[in-house]
Amino acid sequence: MRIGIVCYPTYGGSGVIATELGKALALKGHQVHFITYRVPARLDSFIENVYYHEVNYADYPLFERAPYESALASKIVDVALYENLDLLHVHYAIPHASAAFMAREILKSKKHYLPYITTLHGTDITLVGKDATYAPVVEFSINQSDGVTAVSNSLREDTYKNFNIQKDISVIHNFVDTSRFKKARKEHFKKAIAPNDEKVLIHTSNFRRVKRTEDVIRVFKLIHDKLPSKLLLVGDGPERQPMEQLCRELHICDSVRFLGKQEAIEELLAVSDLFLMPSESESFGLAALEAMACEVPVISSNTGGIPEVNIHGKTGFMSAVGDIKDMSENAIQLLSNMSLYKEFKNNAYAQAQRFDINIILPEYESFYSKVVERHFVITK
Ligand code: GMT
Repeated sequence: MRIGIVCYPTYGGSGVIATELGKALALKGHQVHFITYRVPARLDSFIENVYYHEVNYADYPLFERAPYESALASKIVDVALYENLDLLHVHYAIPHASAAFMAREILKSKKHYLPYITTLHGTDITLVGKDATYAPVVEFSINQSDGVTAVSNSLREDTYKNFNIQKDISVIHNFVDTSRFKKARKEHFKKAIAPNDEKVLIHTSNFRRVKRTEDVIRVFKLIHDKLPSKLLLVGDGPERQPMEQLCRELHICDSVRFLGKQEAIEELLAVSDLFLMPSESESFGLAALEAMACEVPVISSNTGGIPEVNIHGKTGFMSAVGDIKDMSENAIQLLSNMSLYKEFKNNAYAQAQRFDINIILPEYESFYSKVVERHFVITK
């Protein structure tokens, strides 16, 4: 199949899933065309069958903000016609689904039929998408999609709750490449981070408010008061600066490392003992899954799709959003009981294997075939 993929090329989970999916599809012989404004972060090496088409949006004196959505739709039309695409798969509804709709209608006028699939990832539904600023466009372009998927049962339910959706939404869970995300011995690295064998806690995110990074710091402070420990903070975003300030106020700067955006997250996970995810809302929690694949148990909130990934009392513990006392007590319990910790670590690994890319990829492929066949019948 010749597949166009539209996504955010940044470090966010939706971009990661879109890029890893495209790479895996290409390895299976599909021709994959990424259409984005920058090379996706995880598209870091040459792969046969993968093509990249940059969306240039012209800076014109009249524009205070260049109309990206129009530029994207135009680029989709161009790529679809000249690469003869069979299918377009857009990740994150805003503004990708409406650009896809516009492109499909333009292509129809040129007698080229291009079905589009929208994959809902989270904040496009639970946060920004349901805001009146975008809601009518999001609802319309989801309903117009030729196929819709959500990354968890919870997100599927939220979508039906927040919008008037007439379409079937299929759940295809997020996945992890377990050949890349796995436990590796990095003794030198571990020594540098925790020279006195301190416990290593880790949080990775884009430091937006929805991630509740303040809870990460406060949970860590409570753990640190009881156990020698270090905290690794990976990623960057609007909350980073206030969090640095908070660490100063709590006098824990010596034990907290802000590492910024990192490529090789698996190497950091390999030296970590516990992953912290206290999010306000989380449609799935891909970062937690990646940690679990590296045998790192998870201390998280119990919001959204997290319970579909982190099993309370088995692969980690969940607490109500904002309950930092409970989160820290759970972490201390786990880190102080080595036989319990070992059990959780093994369970986390086993649970992550259920979401291996080789299990989830065929679900996408069969969904693609269904959509293309149905579209073919309708347009014949
Ligand atoms: O989590 C983020 O802030 C990034 C965001 C995105 O769309 O790039 O992630 C969402 O999609 C991921 C991949 O499907 C999910 O694993 C995350 O749970 C989801 N984030 C939220 O719902 C907050």
